[in-house]
Amino acid sequence: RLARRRPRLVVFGRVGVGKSSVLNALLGSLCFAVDVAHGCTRRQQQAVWIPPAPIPGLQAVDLVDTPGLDEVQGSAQGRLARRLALGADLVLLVLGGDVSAPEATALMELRRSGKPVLLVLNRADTWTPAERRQLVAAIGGRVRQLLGDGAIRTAPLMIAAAPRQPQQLPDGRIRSEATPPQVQPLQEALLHLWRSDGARLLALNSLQAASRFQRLLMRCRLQQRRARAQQLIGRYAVAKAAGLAVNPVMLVDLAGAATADTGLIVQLADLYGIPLPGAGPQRQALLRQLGTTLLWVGGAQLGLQGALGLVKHLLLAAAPFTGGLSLAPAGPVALAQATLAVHTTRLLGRLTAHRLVAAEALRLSPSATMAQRLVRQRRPHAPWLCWTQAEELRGQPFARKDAALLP
Ligand SMILES: Nc1nc2c(ncn2[C@@H]2O[C@H](COP(=O)(O)OP(=O)(O)OP(=O)(O)O)[C@@H](O)[C@H]2O)c(=O)[nH]1
Ligand SMILES: [Mg+2]
Repeated sequence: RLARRRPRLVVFGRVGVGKSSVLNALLGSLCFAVDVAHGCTRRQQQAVWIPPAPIPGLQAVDLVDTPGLDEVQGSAQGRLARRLALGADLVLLVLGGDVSAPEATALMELRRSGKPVLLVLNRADTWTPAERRQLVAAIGGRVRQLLGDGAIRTAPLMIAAAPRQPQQLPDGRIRSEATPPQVQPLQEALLHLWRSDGARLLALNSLQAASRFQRLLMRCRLQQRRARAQQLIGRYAVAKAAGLAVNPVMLVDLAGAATADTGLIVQLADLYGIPLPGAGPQRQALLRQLGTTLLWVGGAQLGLQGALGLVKHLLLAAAPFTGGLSLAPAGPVALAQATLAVHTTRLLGRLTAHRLVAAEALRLSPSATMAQRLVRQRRPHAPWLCWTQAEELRGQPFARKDAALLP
């Protein structure tokens, strides 16, 4: 769609609010089936809108009709909203009155997916001017409450996609007759939006989709590497513990532990596909962070191991003078050394993996960075648009929940 310069507008709303009628009015033809009976639209359908005059960076717009929100139950409503929103560049949320619970769920879900939402209030012909004012104020308040201040700056657009007017028949009976649609505010708003921000919306949504895909890929990779990283850390822990426990020479103990720690960091980096050393400021920062981690964990470990090693050394050295009696407590000391070695190796492995994974997440998120820049640069300056930003773009590239993927 980005290549074809063809954004997709998805209409969304409760059953029977007039979603298909709105699209028909925009197209100026009866493209989508309309019925008084609820549940007329059963599956997603689409038609193409060609702009009456050329718009730079835009060929056409795909208008997508969807089944009513309340056609599906509870949590499925959120899923439906998420699925539909994924493929949309702009969502047209059609309301038939004040915001109801399913519409609130959909709005929240759309916000999570970072889609711009255009709110329209259909059936304007069925209310008096006073009722319209009341409704508009109520909807504005509810949307602000749901999405936060600044999400919407003016009222939803008021339209009547298929208005009806009462007519008196010759026999005195009253019948309602269809009159021409009144969707001019929506047509103008859309034209304005496509002209000023159409290409930007398309680019932003492509970047968001790319960023979402990269995150998924990253999580998949982390999941795959977790088991291998755990095995590696386990092997180092066992080797270090055994070495510390059986080695009688203190300095060799400490040197061995430091070598093992460095080796573990290098091997973990290889496993996570970030070979050390490497060039660039990001790699330098990572090396500094890893160095600090090694210094803290390694330093604390060396202190404790040094003390235990000294005790062990003294006990061993005293053996000829105590008739071998001092050898008895040397065993528990060696065991303590081994346990300490296992724990510190695990801790070092986990901390290192965290640093590496966060570095990889940063490296893998150019699309998120670009999308963020695009959002910051200029928000679409459409006052009637609920502007939302995807959660993954607001959060850190490496979220707290990703910690479960660490070894
Ligand atoms: N009075 C009035 N009736 C409308 C308006 N817009 C739509 N309707 C009527 O509402 C009924 C349902 O319209 P649809 O366009 O089929 O609604 P929908 O949201 O697509 O319905 P589903 O596909 O069943 O979810 C039809 O009888 C329309 O004529 C309007 O602005 N005013
Ligand atoms: Mg319909």
